[in-house]
Parts: sequence; structure tokens; C-alpha cells
Amino acid sequence: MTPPKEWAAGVPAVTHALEYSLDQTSPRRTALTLLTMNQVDGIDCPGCAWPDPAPGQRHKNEYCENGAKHINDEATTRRVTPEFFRRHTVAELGQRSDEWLNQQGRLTEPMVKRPGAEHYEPISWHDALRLLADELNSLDSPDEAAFYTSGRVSNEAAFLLQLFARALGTNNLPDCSNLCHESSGSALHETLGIGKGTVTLLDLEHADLVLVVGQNPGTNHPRQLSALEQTKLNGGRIIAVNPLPEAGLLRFKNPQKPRGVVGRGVQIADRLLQIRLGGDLALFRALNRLLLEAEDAAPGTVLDQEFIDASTVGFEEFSQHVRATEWSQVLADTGLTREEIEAVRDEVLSSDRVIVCWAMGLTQHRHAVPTIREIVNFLMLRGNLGKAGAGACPVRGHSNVQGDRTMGIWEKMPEGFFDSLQQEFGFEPPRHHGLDSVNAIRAMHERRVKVFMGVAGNFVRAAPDSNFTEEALRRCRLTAHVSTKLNRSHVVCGDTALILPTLGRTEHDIQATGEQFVTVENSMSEVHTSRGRLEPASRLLLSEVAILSRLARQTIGSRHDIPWETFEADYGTIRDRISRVVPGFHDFNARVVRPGGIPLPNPVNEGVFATPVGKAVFTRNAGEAPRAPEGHLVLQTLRSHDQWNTVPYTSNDRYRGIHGTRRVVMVNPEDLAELGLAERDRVDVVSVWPDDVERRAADYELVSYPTPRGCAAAYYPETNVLVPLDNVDAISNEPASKSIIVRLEPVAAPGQAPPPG
Ligand SMILES: Nc1nc2c(c(=O)[nH]1)N[C@H]1C(S)=C(S)[C@@H](COP(=O)(O)OP(=O)(O)OC[C@H]3O[C@@H](n4cnc5c(=O)[nH]c(N)nc54)[C@H](O)[C@@H]3O)O[C@H]1N2
Ligand SMILES: Nc1nc2c(c(=O)[nH]1)N[C@H]1C(S)=C(S)[C@@H](COP(=O)(O)OP(=O)(O)OC[C@H]3O[C@@H](n4cnc5c(=O)[nH]c(N)nc54)[C@H](O)[C@@H]3O)O[C@H]1N2
Ligand SMILES: [Mo]
Repeated sequence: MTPPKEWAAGVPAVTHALEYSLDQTSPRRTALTLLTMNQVDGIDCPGCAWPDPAPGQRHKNEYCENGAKHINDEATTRRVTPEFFRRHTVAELGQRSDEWLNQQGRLTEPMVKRPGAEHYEPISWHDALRLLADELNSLDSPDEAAFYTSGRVSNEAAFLLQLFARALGTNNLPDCSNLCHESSGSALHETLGIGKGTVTLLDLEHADLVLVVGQNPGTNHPRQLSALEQTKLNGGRIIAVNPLPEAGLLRFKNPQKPRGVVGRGVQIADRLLQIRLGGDLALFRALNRLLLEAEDAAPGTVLDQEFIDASTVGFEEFSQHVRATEWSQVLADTGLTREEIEAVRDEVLSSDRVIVCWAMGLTQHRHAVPTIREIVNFLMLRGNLGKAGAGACPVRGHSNVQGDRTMGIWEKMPEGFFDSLQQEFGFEPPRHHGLDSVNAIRAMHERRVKVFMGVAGNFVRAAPDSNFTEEALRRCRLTAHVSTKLNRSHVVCGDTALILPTLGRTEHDIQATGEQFVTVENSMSEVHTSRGRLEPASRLLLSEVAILSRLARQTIGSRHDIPWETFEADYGTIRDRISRVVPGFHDFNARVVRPGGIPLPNPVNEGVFATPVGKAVFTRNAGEAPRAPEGHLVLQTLRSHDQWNTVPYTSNDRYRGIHGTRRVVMVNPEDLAELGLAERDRVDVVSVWPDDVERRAADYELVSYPTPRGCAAAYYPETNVLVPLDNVDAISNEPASKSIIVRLEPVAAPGQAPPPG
């Protein structure tokens, strides 16, 4: 353990990226991936969804440390072969760590595990897809199948997947978004009429004030730091709201610029509010109350009355509600002082253009939707919506998670989408809502869903309540995964299991009509191309589009008049269909190849709110921050600097000063003292939930860490075993993975009696 770092990036970021890359693959492949990454006509970084600068303004090295590690994790020269599966039983692979499984390399051939078998064995593509098709066709109802997607999937493959599921007759399309930004989507849809953010990179650079709330950009969106650096250089100010003093929020040394290599870098946050877990609703309610009071004191100077009158409803009810906010509750929930909050108010009052950015620190709480709605209230009060330099910026995770939703991967798409689908393809899509991720787990556990297909991702590890979820998957008749790399979802399987290995985004994709490209949508609603540059990891890989087209052909056959074969041969024909089904995609094929791609229209920025009342909606929001009973802590589960979601790359978390282990819990030193514990002590972390299920993460090491009193932190996915399936936001049904009540049980050293208590 070393003290947490106070700055991010700089030269170490470059060396760590190259070290990991060269350990995975050759210098030539590293150069090929890195130099085309995020360039116009190059490979879109398969990492996060942060947008690229305008064409012409991109660096030669337009990527970050973690993007480089991530892309070369895919470009690795290591291979998982049939021989590998002969050597290892499924049970034995189930004992291996997530890191080990991933380090075995790229999957190379379709594999099947038959009922009762101990090993996976090779199977031909035809037989694998036949087997899956037969299982799907033998179901009593198409709703006995569920199709999971992770946000890696391209627009073209996502569109085909939802088309296939709906042609089959189900809306069971759970996705990683259900575990990620679902709360943002719910809150923004309800209040603004669109589930997406409203800002562009340019807005961010020209804002007067940016609040970065519940986000760790230094690790999870490193290129956001370049944008925030620009905000600062343009005279803007930044306030970070986070329980932890994350390095990237404090200071940034831009490795793309000389001053970042030799200088002290740029201070990012002008203020850091070390808020208690789940305290953000109280913080924004307090800020809104303070803004209303400032308007009372100087009428006509604080609120944007014109915007409120013309474009919103519900202001009176909201204002009454927010004026009743109790300071005692605000201070208890946030752990901040009134002075700290008033200082933020002053910054807001002196800023014409304000942006709020957020990620999992807000969405993964039991009152996530109310919190985000309150942020919308906050933005609306001063008209910080629909104008340059202002707005809402939910920072998306996976590179195409937003695009997958645009393409129809959602268990409850609106009626208009179904109408278009029906008109274009001539079949009646199912209109009843499907299962989201949490409900799909319940349905599998109750054997209502019998076939689970995952297209990208690692569902078993990403989902909450690991033991329950694993049992749910094991109860399936068939589990099938379209994947690039081995992960735990392949070894926690149904009676029959299929591994369907696929091309990654880095690789050439050649089909009957020639080389194909795919498209993706970034966090700021720009759609652009991604073209692979590497030789595929194996001759036997099929693209996601090819797998889905062939599966659909084998399952649905001629039941519908959908030209699956043409789709596979020429992805442009899929884009033609998208252009007629999805709003904003007219002339898709022609426009998307222009440098920079297509900026999708955002009605909010044209003053149009597609809510039922046709206006933006002020809301009244209630909900308390999680409180741990005495002797307990509230635990958040988060990412280290060296992992991609469920896949740890190493056991280090450089910026937080933690090296060589992931089984740690970060606890405030005063809490440690009060609990009679000390740094380096070993404990079991036990989750407390009103049912009689034991949820235990065994043998963790304690780290004394500058987190607020009562608020602990530990790494996901290992701690997903602690997240009860029912611990969700009631509106979005998103797991509250940042809000788990736990107690720490000391572990006896070998040969020692357990300590008292
Ligand atoms: N390198 C890398 N990049 C990634 C990913 C990855 O795994 N690795 N994952 C991608 C994905 S899918 C996503 S969704 C994003 C995730 O990006 P983040 O949301 O940044 O991811 P987390 O690690 O979950 O970090 C949550 C942050 O919120 C803070 N936080 C937790 N609870 C609260 C709270 O109650 N209030 C406030 N104000 N703050 C809180 C935590 O201290 C932490 O800084 O990153 C994407 N980018
Ligand atoms: N406790 C807790 N749980 C969480 C979170 C948390 O913060 N705390 N975060 C949640 C969030 S935000 C998310 S997004 C989910 C992430 O959930 P997922 O998206 O399901 O998980 P990943 O770890 O990103 O998936 C990694 C796997 O994707 C496959 N893969 C990679 N690239 C490709 C590709 O190009 N094509 C295909 N077909 N497969 C590919 C590889 O086989 C790899 O093993 O986890 C959620 N779970
Ligand atoms: Mo995510």
C-alpha cells in the first residue's frame, strides 16, 4: 500500500500502456492498433464511449492508457484452442480467477458442452447454430428465451439481434445498460423526453462551470481529462463531487502535450466535495433550495424565468417541495458542511453556462432516478439546457452502449419503433414489455426462461447476487455466448453450453461483397465508422453480424421475409434498413462515411421536449441516503485502474496506491479504530439484507483510506456476491451496487482463535 496519487496520466500512463500491450502482442500489432485508434477511418476504441475531437483536431496518439491496454487485450497473440479445453474441465475452469481466464487469450473455434459432459468439445458452426435454433424453436413460447447484449456490440449487429428476437416473438432483450445508465435513461426520459445527454465536447470545453459527480474519469474516461483541461484553459471552473479523492479529479498531466510530460500538469477540480455515499440527492436539493432563496433575495436575477415559463411544467409544486428541504438531513446525508454547499451555490450563481457530468456514482443507488431528476431540476432553474456550454452529460461506459439502445436493444421500446419495424419488415412485433437484466435472472431461476444467449459481455459476473445468478444460469437448458475471450459466463453454464467465438473490432471483416466496416454511437450521440486492421485471431471466427444472420436463418427460416443472407454479405443493406426504422438515420450509408460521422439530432437542444405534456418536467424528489446501523458500513463496488469491467488486467490500482491484491476494502481510519480493526487485518465482508441468505466475500484485507466516515469501497466484480438482487432503484430496476450495507467479520489467522465480537 502507498498513499493515493494526487495526479493522473503523465509519462507513467504511457509506459504502463505499452508494457501491457507488448506483453500481450507484438510491437507491429501494437503499432497497428494504436496508430489507427480513434482516427477518422480507423478502429473505434473498444473501451469507453468518450467522443473523439473533431476531424483535423485529433492527435496522432488519440487514445489513453486504458484504451491502449484494452485494445491490445483484444489484439493479444495468445489463443484458446480445442486442446486447451481438452486439458481443462469446465469445473476446473470454474475455480480460476477472472484475470486468469482472460489471460488465456482469444477464443478460436466454436465449442459445445453437452449435458453431463465435463469438457467443452469442438463443434462446427453449422451444428452449433442448428443446436441453438432447435432449442429456440422447441420452446413453448419465445418469451422463454432471453438475449443479453453488452455495449461492445456494433449498431449493425445490435439491429440484427433485436430484429431476430422480435421476429421470433420476444422483447426479452436485457443488456448491460440495465446495470449501468438505466437510471439516467429513466430520469431523463421522464423529465426531458429523451434518455440521452444533451452536450457535445465543444460545450464541455466552453462551459463556465462543470460539476463532475460520481465519476472517476482518470481511470474510466481518461480522455475526458483532456476535455476538462481545455475547460480550465478556457477559464472554466470544475467542481468534483466524490467520496474519494480520485487522482484524475485532482491534477492532470496531459501525456499528449510537452507541459504534461515535464510540467506539474493542470489542476482539474477547483473544489472537491467528499460526499457520503448516496448523498447527492440531498446536495442537489439543498442547492436548488439555495437558488430559490437567492431569487427571493434578488428577484429576477437568479432563475431563468423565461425558460421555466415557456418550456417547463411543475415548477410551483417542485419549488414548494424543495423549500421544505431540511438542512439537518442535508448535512447528515452529505457529510458536507453548509459552507461547502453555499460555496457551490456561489459558483453556480457566477456561471452562465453549467454542465453536470455523472456516471455510476449516481446511477447505482436505490434513489438513483430521484437523484438524477433533481439534477435536471438544478439545470432547468437557470436555463442550463439547450444552450451552448450547458446541459446534462451522463458519461456512458461501453463504446457503443448508447448506440445499442438507439438500435432497439431495450426490453421496452416505444410504440413508434414497433410501428416502423412492422412497416419495414412486414411482421407484427410483440408489443408487451420484455425482461431486463434483473428480471431475466429471476425468470431463469424460476425456470421461466430456459435459453440464455449473451452477445458480448460476461453476464454472470456483471450481474448482482453472484451465487443466485450463477444458480439461475445453471438452471437453463441452454446457455450460449458470442465472445472474443474466455470468461466466467462460459463456465457457469446450462445443461448444454455453446461458445461462439467472434471477430473483434480490431480485425478485418471480409464478407461475400468484400471488406465491411461497422458503426457506433459515442456518449455525445455522434455515429461514426470503425474499421478493423488486424488479421483475425483465427480462420474460424465469424463476425457478430454473420453469427446472428445465420442463427436467424436457421431459426426463423422463411417464416418472415427478412433477407438475412444479404445482411451478412453487405452490412450496407442493414444500414439501409436502419435508416428507415430509426429516427435521425436518413441517408445513413452516405452520411456516416464523412469524416466525423453523423451528429444525431437532440430535440432538447432545439427546445423540443418529447414528454407526454410536450414540456420539460420539474419533479419532486424524496429519498434518504443509505445509513448503516451501528457497527456497519455502506459499501460501494467500483473499478480499479487496471481492469475492464468484469476483467481485471492486473491486481494493481496505481492511482489509489494499492498493489498486488484486489481483495481489499477501503475504510476510513476512524471507522477502523471504532470497529477495533487495523490496516492489513483480514476480514470477511458480510452483506446485511432482510432475507435469510448469507452473502459473504471471504478473506479481504483492510486498507485505511480517505473515504468519508461510514463509507467503504471494494472492487467489482468480486464483490457482486454481496449485492442482493432486490437491492435496486425502484423505478429503473438498476442494481444499487454503490449502496450495500455490510459488516466486517475478523478472520482468524491459521491456528488462532477468532477475535472476540
Ligand atoms: N479503464 C476502464 N474504463 C472503463 C471501464 C472499466 O472497467 N475500466 N468501464 C466502463 C463502463 S461500462 C462504465 S459504466 C464506466 C464507469 O465509470 P465510473 O462511473 O467512473 O466507474 P466506477 O469505478 O464505478 O466509479 C464510480 C465513481 O463514483 C464515485 N461514487 C460512488 N458512489 C458515489 C456517490 O454516492 N456519490 C458520488 N458523488 N460519487 C460516488 C466513486 O468513488 C468512483 O469515483 O467506465 C467505462 N470505462
Ligand atoms: N457490483 C457492480 N456490478 C456492476 C457494476 C459495478 O459498478 N458494480 N457495473 C455494471 C456496469 S456499468 C456494466 S456496463 C456491466 C458490464 O457488464 P458486461 O458488459 O457484461 O461485461 P464486460 O466485462 O465488459 O464483458 C467482457 C467480455 O466481453 C467479451 N467481449 C469483449 N469484446 C467483445 C466483442 O467485440 N464482441 C463480443 N461478442 N464479445 C466481446 C469478452 O469475451 C469479455 O470477456 O457490469 C455491471 N456490474
Ligand atoms: Mo457500464
